[in-house]
Amino acid sequence: MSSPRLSLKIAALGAALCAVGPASAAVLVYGDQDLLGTGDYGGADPTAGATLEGLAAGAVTLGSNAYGHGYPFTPAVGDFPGTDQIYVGSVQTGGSDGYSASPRLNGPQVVSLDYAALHGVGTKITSLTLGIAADDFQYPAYVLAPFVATVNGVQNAALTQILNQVNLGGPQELFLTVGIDTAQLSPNDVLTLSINATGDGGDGWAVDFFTVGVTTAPVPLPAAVWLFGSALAGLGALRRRV
Ligand SMILES: [Ca+2]
Ligand SMILES: [Ca+2]
Repeated sequence: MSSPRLSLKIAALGAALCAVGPASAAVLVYGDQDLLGTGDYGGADPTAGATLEGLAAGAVTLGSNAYGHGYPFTPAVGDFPGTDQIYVGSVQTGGSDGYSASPRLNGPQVVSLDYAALHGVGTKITSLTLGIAADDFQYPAYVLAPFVATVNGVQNAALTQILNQVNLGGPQELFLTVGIDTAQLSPNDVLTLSINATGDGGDGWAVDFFTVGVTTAPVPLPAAVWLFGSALAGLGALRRRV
């Protein structure tokens, strides 16, 4: 005859093995929403109009409004690495805009976005939506400097295309999102984003903040585990009646 405590533990173990959580979705924000450190959004949500989670791979959405601001600017102490910082291309041989003559760093802009907090135990990621508060991207105004973006080391066609289409015309920030192929995600739940300007590298840019939205679904348990869990749960129930 087993003790009540042992029976309870067996029943709980069986229930845990059988449990499947619901599908879920959540968004993380990396960096402060302070318009590159130049001010604020006047009470508006800079992500309004864009889809923050659940985008299919390659899908792109844009925020409803662009926000103008002054420059130059430099990161404040404690800013999320890679935000509120003006970048130019890794090889800058010319200057096309005001940013390219401002305090700046050579690209590529490399950012690590850890979203492990959104990836629950026993779940799989069904979509990842990357958000970028993109500032001062001006291709093709400066045709010598198209942008190239990679995700986890692989050039991302959709992101590269939209960064070369927004043509913000000057110090204007526009939030955009893109769906990332889950097959390109890293097992460590860190997304490494790289943005660079090619050509003369002289079209500077910046990012105010990033977002990552993740949707997940339970991982179906193998049949053998289901049977084992059910057997344990049944054993627990049986022992409680003894
Ligand atoms: Ca620019
Ligand atoms: Ca910021």
